[in-house]
Amino acid sequence: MSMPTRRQPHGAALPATAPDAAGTGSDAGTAGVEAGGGNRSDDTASRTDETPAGGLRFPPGFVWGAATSAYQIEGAAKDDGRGESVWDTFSHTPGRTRNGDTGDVAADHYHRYAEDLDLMRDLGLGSYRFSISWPRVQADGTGAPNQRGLDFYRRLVDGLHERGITPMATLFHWDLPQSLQDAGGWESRDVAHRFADYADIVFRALGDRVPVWLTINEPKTVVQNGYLEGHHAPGRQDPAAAYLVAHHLHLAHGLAVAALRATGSGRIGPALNLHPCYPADDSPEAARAARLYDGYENRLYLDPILTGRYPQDVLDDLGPDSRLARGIHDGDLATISTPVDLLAVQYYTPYYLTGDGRTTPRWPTSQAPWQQIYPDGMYDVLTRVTRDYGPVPLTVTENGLPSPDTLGPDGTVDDSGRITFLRDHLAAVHRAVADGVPLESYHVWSLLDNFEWDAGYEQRWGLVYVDYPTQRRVPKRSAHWYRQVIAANGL
Ligand code: IFM
Repeated sequence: MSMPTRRQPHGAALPATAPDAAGTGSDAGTAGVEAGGGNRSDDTASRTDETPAGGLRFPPGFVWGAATSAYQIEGAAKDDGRGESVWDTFSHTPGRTRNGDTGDVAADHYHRYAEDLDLMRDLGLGSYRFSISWPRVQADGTGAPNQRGLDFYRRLVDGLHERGITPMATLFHWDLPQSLQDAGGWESRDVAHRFADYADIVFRALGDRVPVWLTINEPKTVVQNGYLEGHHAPGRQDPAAAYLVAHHLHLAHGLAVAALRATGSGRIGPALNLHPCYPADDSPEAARAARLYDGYENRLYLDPILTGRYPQDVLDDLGPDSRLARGIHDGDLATISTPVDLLAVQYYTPYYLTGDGRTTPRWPTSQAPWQQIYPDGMYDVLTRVTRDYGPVPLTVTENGLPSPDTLGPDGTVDDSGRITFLRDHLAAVHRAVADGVPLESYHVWSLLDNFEWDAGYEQRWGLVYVDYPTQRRVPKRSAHWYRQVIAANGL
């Protein structure tokens, strides 16, 4: 069995499936952009008619955003009745995170959200993607909601609307209530139903103010980092459990989509990190290996949600007695494939497969050793999704890189590498849109420097520098650059 991981080195060559620009449905794509975009209420306020310096103008109504997640920025780990999550447990376990870093304080966004909202306004953001902390809403993951937790998110979304920024809320960005982990975590089918209850609470509390919902952030990362490699919470190395976990995450997604439909309003979809998987050479063995790896990296997550089937090659590879195969109940795939309104794509790195099924590196990496910098992979991912799954509206909800940014003596942060990275990836995004991909919006990961999971605070992913000892925010050079991109609707 080929088991993908995020930390392996990687390596070279041709797209597994060559993007077919002519076949990506440009009519449907353009319509999707125009119909779905432009959701900033004062859309024209931040725009200029100036021609972007590089000549790459995005379609009218294209929405520019930035993203964060609750545990990575909020801090306030014990405030207002918040319960513990698996990440509190994991980060407080000696040896699990770099320097023993935790999200106890993080960027203190829970207390400084108003200042952060002003930063977003100053950037000209049209969309802000954040996540809701399940243990703030239900300390133990079940039962009556904690109103003080919900009130925080109410204040946040109200503050976004006041500044003309559209909220995009993720229901689950990995902070499972520890009590539910103690009851079996995502290995337990019941947790998917608890998630649907939690989603229903959140929809009823915030549904009138949040037009776009994302269900589960990167289920693959939970599966691979949390259950295969064990360097994320809950720290397991159990391949059999891992793919059952994938199924229950999918089930939770489908139940949440159904719950939103029952409450009435809003659009909803999954947030999937997708990685193009290329053969490292021209051999048929490498092509086969890349195809199977693509099954584990991409189709295992796309297919059940968008086609109602698990990829047969992955099921065959896992075997008929796998816990995944045995865990699929009648009706599950119908629930999982409840139609979604959009698909959120997160792109960071490609993989290159040798004939013996190993990954091998080809491009330079960022400060994160798992991330090869390959902007064309963005184009390949976006066009591939449209080609293989139809013109489902897309949003890019994460794209970015870490760098060892420092505050200079003049009080500025020069992260020119981030500008190069974003410029090159946005050029690939622009090409995909021009070729008919129905992309509505793009979000940089991340708005702020934050707690990068097991890598702690060493990696800085933000457009805005956070001086952790003082919690002072300093927009980096990339933030000033991104502001101009937003204002010009292009680059
Ligand atoms: O920081 C993470 C985020 O939480 C999920 N996607 C990848 C980012 C960078 O590793």
